[in-house]
Amino acid sequence: MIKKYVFGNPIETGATVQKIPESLSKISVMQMEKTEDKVVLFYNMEKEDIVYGLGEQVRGINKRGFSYISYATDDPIHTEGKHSLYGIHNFLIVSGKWTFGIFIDDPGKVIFDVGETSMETLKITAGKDCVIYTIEAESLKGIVKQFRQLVGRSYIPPKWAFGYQQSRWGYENQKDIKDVISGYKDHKIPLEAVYLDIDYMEHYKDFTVDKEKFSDFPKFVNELKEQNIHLVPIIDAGVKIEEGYSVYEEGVENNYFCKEEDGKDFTAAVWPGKVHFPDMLNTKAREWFGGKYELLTKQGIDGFWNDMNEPAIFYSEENLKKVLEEIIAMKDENLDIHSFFHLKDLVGSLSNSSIDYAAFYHNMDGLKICHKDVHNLYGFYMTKAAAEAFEKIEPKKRILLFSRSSYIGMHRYGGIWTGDNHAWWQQLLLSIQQMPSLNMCGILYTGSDIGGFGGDTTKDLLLRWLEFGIFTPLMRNHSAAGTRKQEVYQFGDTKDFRNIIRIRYALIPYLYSEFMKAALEDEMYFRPLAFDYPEDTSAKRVEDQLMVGESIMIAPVYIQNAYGRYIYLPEEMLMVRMKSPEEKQFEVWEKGDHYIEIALNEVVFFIKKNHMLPLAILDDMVNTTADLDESRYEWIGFAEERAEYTLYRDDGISKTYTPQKDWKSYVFSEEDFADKYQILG
Ligand code: MIG
Repeated sequence: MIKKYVFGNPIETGATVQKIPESLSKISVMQMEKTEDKVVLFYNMEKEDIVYGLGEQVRGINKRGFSYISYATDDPIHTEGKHSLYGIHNFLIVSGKWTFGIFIDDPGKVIFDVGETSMETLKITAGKDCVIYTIEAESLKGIVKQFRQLVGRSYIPPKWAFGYQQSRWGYENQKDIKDVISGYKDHKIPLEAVYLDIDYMEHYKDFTVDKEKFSDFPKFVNELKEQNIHLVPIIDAGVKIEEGYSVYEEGVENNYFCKEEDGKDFTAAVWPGKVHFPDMLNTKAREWFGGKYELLTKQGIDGFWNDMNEPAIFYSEENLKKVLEEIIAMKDENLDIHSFFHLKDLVGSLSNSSIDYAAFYHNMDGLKICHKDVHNLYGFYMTKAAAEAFEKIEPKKRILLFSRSSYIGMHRYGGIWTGDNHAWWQQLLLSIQQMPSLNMCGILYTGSDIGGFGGDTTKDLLLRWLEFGIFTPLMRNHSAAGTRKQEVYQFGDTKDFRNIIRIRYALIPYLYSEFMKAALEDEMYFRPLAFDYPEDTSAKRVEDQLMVGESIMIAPVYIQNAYGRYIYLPEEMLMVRMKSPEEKQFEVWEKGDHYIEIALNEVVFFIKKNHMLPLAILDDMVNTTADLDESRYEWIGFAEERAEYTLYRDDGISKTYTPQKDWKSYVFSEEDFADKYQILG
């Protein structure tokens, strides 16, 4: 049951789609205190209670023991002390003696102290104008389902977006892209898309393509299309200030940019130098900005990633002036240690400063509102701008779209990637842990920068990361400029990489079906074990294994130099060990803890009892999802009596989701599995 409580005079954020009558009674699941400028909620947690959720945040699946601050931030160091990342997802579930979900619909700063200050106390501090939803249901899955119905169906990408994708900040021109493609072709490794980072633009101007770097862009895009390879350009939030640049000029002329208090267009500096920010919260500005994506779709582009939309600010004119004055005044001073550190901090404080976020305003269709109060909506509305434009430009076609910043509600328009992680082992674990939390909040099309964005990756880290990444809907290898080259053919022998990526392609019929089920039925694709085994107290403590779809459990290796790991099986399961789509071994393991060896070049996963899954049968030349033969499958399963599986298949591109037509059920009994766990054809 969902209850809705309204405090003060909140703005309509667009997070929810269901109309729920306002409850006039008191919030029943938590205690509340209202002050002049805040709504504060308290809950006394039992020792064993678990807190799930909060989407893209650091730390574990169980969020207890830390404070999380909802304030979208461009921070590339995702270590455990960080309180905010790029996306804001104010939904959590307390699971234990009493189980409930709570969603704080407040686009300004919200603080979740999940037992940091006092181990037993969950304290949520929201602004005075907010809407709070509480959800109670029979099960964790039930709570999530109700929440997801409240916030609406998740974005569904084209099927090709489930292929393997290569990105890097630093691919400069046509030749660089071609080199990447031949790098993969030469080693017969599938590749579905290559990304264009900011370097493809003319001086970082949105919607432009540098002609020096791409002499005939549409021709190039279409040449790649013929090989079923997609080019996916980045779009940044800030619009470069430059006379003669039409996007800038139209924006100024029509008052489409965010403004300072006195009506002047707000100026910040990001990659292009000085920019204005389109007022994504204004319907007309949003339609205008979204319409610009057509400049690229009409050249053949069918996928985008939206970046820097927290919005990230390097510095603002005003703030820089103040800081420089302060620094200049120090010039001939004898700086003591305090003033020296103050000097160091001054420069750092220029970026993503709350002073700047308080210095500009939106025109929300007539309502003037300070950015700081709606800060967390910016990336959401940028992505909505694009998605709504696509509805007009290509109403029948799915276009790939994902964003760095997000808020609940944006999941209806696009996916996210988890931003600038590092080539550190702990970030692989973080990525595993973020997935179910994001899924709870509706974000299904997601994944992390495989191999790590910052820092130099190593072959073993990249292999292990891919072994997890083959299960994430977005499977993209991405890295920062200046780091070690990270395409899989940069590490000598490519055999293991090729095998792992081919396993991804073999799994696509299953992964795509499970994604579609999760999207169409408002469920989670990645789940913590406790969601499937609520009675199992050991399952509740597992922080590094996930259920993926209805049939399997994964337990990725995320520790360097490990030969394997301890894995908890919540029931008897069939272990599948794969070195390649063709080389498989099966072994049944009983319920309980086991140390299982997993070599660097192996993928291991577990099939639940009486479950099965289809694998695509790959011929040697599968390069993209378009080459997958889906006329027959290899079924693998653990049928003690019988196993049933519902496969989802569609054309992968149109938006008519017709379950009656697209679902197909398969039932096999134990005898059908002639080879015990395997049926071919
Ligand atoms: O300030 O466009 O998260 O994926 O490669 C860095 C360059 C800007 C941040 C994104 C990253 C991208 C990078 N961008």
